[in-house]
Parts: sequence; C-alpha cells; structure tokens
Amino acid sequence: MKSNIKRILIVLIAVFSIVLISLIYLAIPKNQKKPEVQDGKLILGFSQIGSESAWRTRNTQSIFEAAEQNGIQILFDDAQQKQENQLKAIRSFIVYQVDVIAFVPIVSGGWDNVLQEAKDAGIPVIVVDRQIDCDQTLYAGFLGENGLEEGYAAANFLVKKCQNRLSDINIVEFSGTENSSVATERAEGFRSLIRNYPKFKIIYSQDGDFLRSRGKEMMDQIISQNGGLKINGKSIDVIYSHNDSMTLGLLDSLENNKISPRSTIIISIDAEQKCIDALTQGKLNCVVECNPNLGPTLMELVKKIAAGQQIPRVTYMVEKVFTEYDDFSTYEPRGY
Ligand code: GYE
Repeated sequence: MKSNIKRILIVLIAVFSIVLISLIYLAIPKNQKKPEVQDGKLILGFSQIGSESAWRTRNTQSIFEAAEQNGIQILFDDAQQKQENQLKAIRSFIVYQVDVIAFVPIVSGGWDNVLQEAKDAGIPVIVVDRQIDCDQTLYAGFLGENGLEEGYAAANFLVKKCQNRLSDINIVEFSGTENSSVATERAEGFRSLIRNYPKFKIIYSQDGDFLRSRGKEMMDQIISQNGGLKINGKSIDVIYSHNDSMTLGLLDSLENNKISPRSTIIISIDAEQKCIDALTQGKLNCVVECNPNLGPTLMELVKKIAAGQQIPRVTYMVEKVFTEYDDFSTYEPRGY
C-alpha cells in the first residue's frame, strides 16, 4: 500500500514539473532567442506594436540605430498589432532579467498587472510613443509625441485657412486605432479649438487603425454610398486624417474615383516623405509632423535609469507643421 502511494506521488510530481516547464516555455515568444549577454552591455527589452506605417518602421529603425551607437543590446519583439503579444513579450523580458524594458502601448489600458510584475522583478520600464492609463508608480517615465498639440496644430491651420468663410464647414475625420492614446489625443486636441467656432461641424468620424488599406476602404465606401465627396447630401469640405498612411489610402481612392483632392481641404499627421510630396503637389493642405526618431533620446533615458538616476516623467519630442503656405524649396528629405 505504502509503495503504491509513493509511486503515485512520484508520478504526480513528475507530471507537475512537466506542466510547469511547458508553461514557462509557452510564456516565451517563439521569435525570440535567449540573448547572448555581451559583457557589460546593457540589455533593453523593447516591445514594438508592429509595422503598420512608414512612420512605425522608421521608429523601429531609429531605436535599433541608437542602440547600436550606444552599445546597448536590444531584445526586440514585434507584437503584430496585438496587445496580448506585447504582454507576452514583456513577461519574457522579465524572465530574461533584462536591465530596462521599453514598450509602445498599442492601446492605453490593460498594463497594470504586467507592469507590477516588472516592478516586483526590479526592472524599470519606459513607456514610448503612446501613453497609458495606469498607476504612474509602475513606470519610470514617458517619451513620445504630444498628441493633443498635434491635433490642436491641425485645427489651428484649419481655423486660419477658413477665417473668411461664414457658411458651415463639414469635416470628416479618419481616426487612428481605437483606445490608443494618440488617436484619443489627436481627436481631443483638434476639437479643443474648433469647438469655439460653431461653423465647423464634424459630420463623420471612423477608426481606420492607422492603415493605408483602411483609409482607402473608408473613402471608397463614402464615395460609393453617397455618389461623391458627400455625407448624407452634405458636402465634405475638410478631411482630417490622424496619420499619413490613412491619408495616402484616401488619396488612392480619390484618384481611382477621378475626384480631385483639391476639391476639399486635407490635413494629415506624421509627415512621411510621400505626404510631404503630396503637399508640394497641392494634393494636401497641411501635414503636422510626428517625429519617429525617438531612438537617441530613448537610449539616453535607458542609460540614466540603468545608472539608477531619475528620468523626467514626460519627455516630448519637438515637432513642426508643414503647410501649403510654406516655401517648399526649404524642405529637407524626411527619411521615412
Ligand atoms: O502617427 C502612426 C502610427 O503612435 C504616433 O502610430 C504613432 C502613430 C503614428 O501608426 O503612423
């Protein structure tokens, strides 16, 4: 009898340890090799959203370039636009005991638990590009753009451009990823100014997930359902697009439908080369810069934190606005 219980116990322990090992193994994203720790080098675990736009691709490049220049080793994960993949990646960074974690939160909510785990593991975290809604003691600081200011800058251009127009001005908004801080802020920053001028009416607002394909799809739908640049019989006087990829998509649609982009005011955000070219060709009226080159500043913050120093709660990138009134000959290549 005793030997039977002993045998059952041994089997149970064996099964339990197999389950445990496989759970740990499953927690580690498969596209990550355990990093060869290069002597003395800081290891930064970086979780990126994906590669949904030329802006995002340049953002990732900037971070790898700066890490190289600063002798910082990166453990990189591309979350393919999924928050669950980011949570998995951050947990794997904790397992690997990286020195610092930095991540671009695809949406603003749902990070408390994993950041608590990083804190319990003694690994500092920097939030990059987009903001999060969570207990601020769970991360060291934020580096990125000020979406409110970007939205406000877009509205500021529009108010000036339309200062002599008395009639109603109908606005269509192509919004970014729902529940992302950047879409929320670009929408709020824009409305914070135009709400002072009753002539401005937002007659349509839809989430295009920052994708070129969605920008085209939404514009195709508007044109096919309304027989042109109209919404329920109202003319579309302005298109406010939260990023250049969606803007390039709507320009594709206008071109395919033989509608001149000059028949409406178009405002975009990011300032990738293709949209700056479209601006200089008169297809767009204003492009608000969102600077993707966060790499150098991020590495400065990583080194500071790893040395046990404090970093600012918020570090905003410097950004500018490009408009149809500029002297285009002064423009520098954008690099993305
Ligand atoms: O505007 C867009 C990208 O988070 C600021 O994400 C970033 C935005 C950027 O998809 O192109």
